[in-house]
Amino acid sequence: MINVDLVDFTVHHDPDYGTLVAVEGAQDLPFEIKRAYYIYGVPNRQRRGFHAHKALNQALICLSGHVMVHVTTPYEHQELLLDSPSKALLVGPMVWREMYNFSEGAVLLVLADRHYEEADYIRDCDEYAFCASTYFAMKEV
Ligand code: T46
Repeated sequence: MINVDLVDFTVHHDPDYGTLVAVEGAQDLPFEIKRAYYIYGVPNRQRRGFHAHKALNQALICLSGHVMVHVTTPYEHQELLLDSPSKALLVGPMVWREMYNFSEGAVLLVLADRHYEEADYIRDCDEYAFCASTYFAMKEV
């Protein structure tokens, strides 16, 4: 799906000592990391997100438990299960996202290529429909 991808990280597993996963900006991810935040303690019935970003690129990694993510553009949509700390969902600009079905103990780590900027959010559906069709038309989707 355009501006959405899944990546698998290298897993360094030792049966005696456990597992390590390293995530390097611009190597394991297609961008340098400027910000990290994490979401946890979300009741199972709650949904988060309901917005798109104008320019932000992010990697969503479910470190513990599992969570569903629904990503939508004017052309496509996908529902993805994030259930592995060695897998990242890459979400680029102009993709509407919703996160739901957080399991008990789920921890969602997000790595981003820009600092927090409320002006980068599109939280209104009508504004999103307009901006996204212009954006993807310019990308010649
Ligand atoms: C996204 C999804 C996956 C900050 O102060 N700094 C930050 O870096 C972030 C991300 C949020 N905040 C504040 C803004 C709100 O007062 O934290 C509060 C909750 O943020 P929000 O309602 O936007 O959270 P979600 O879970 O709906 O969305 C977040 C990210 O904001 C968003 O970029 O793609 O996770």
